Amino acid sequence: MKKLALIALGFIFSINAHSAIIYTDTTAVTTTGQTYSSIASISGEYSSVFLELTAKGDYTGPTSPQEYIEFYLDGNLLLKWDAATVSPSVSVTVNSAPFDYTISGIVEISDSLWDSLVSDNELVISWVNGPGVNSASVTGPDFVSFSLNGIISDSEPTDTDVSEPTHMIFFSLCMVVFALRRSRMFFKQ
Ligand SMILES: [Ca+2]
Ligand SMILES: [Ca+2]
Repeated sequence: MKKLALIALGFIFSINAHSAIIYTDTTAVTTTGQTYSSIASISGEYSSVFLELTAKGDYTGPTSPQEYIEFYLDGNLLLKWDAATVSPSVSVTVNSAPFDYTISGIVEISDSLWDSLVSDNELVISWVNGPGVNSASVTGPDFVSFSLNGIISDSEPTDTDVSEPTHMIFFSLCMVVFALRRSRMFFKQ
């Protein structure tokens, strides 16, 4: 009987795990070597966090060692991309060579790294365009857009975050447990 109750509880907790956007931003690139920094308050237990980044701009050219984007979390370098470096998780679209590219991809963040970054409930998010990345806007405005996404698990469900259907499932399971107990008592007699 205890096992059934545990399965019921596990079911409820799994219902309360859902994917969520932790933080997102899109910033227009209007200057050479532009930078961005923001401090995010992070509450909640997230796992399987990943960064999705899209950067449109002047990421290669005559000064290519200076044409890159770097992304940091709490000052830790998470990625360094340029238009010449293509990997399975990064795609590069040539809008207009050699000044206008769109670089996009996903970087997974290990649970242990994420937990250490947000142990203070605060995350400093920053990116840096290399000193050679000008605001070219050859095929439309340049920008850097990113989102941090993850699975949030509400390990202590409350009345506000347990949805009505979940209440109904829990109620139904309780009724099943109750009925089973009653039937066992009946057959024992
Ligand atoms: Ca932190
Ligand atoms: Ca340039």
